[in-house]
Amino acid sequence: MKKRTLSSIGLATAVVASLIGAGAPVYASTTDVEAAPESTCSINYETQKTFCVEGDIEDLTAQLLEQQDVALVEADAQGRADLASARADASRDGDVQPLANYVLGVAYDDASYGGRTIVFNTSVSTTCSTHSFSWDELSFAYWQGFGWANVDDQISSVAPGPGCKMWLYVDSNRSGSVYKATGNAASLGWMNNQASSIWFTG
Ligand SMILES: [Ca+2]
Repeated sequence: MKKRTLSSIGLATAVVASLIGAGAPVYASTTDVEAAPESTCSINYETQKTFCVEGDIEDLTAQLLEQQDVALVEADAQGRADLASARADASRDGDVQPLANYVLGVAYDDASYGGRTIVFNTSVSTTCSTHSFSWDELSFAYWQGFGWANVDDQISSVAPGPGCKMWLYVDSNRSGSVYKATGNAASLGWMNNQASSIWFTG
């Protein structure tokens, strides 16, 4: 199986660039300052670009399509049908054809899939059936609640995407003790608030 691995140096460069450059993380505010700062972010493997919204994954999916022309799809039959539908709509309306980002898995700050949320995704349509994807430094992956915070040592539940497993490691660069989530995990036991790197694999 071909491994796709970003070096930590490359990741650091990409994140710094995305925070200060043209690819800065985009935050789509819904202006409801009274609401709890529930946020959902996406991070793309190939670009390391982060995009966040207030709200849940449904809100994220809608805003990504509307503002970024990116269709966030699950790599299953329904996801592909949704993508085809979005592209058909774009053709009909003369809009930009959406790019597809495929879900590798979702991580949550709270147990039972709650709190701040980050959706790891890739441009590879076959996701974990053909490739593996690693985030070797979760300190370079961000979500948003009370300001920006990195994901390192904060993940408390996970939901692998279709065809993927999520291996969580205590240390960066996929080292140290590993917790293998082969399906949804509403709590992580000893791995709670410990993960510092992630590997998505088939
Ligand atoms: Ca947590």
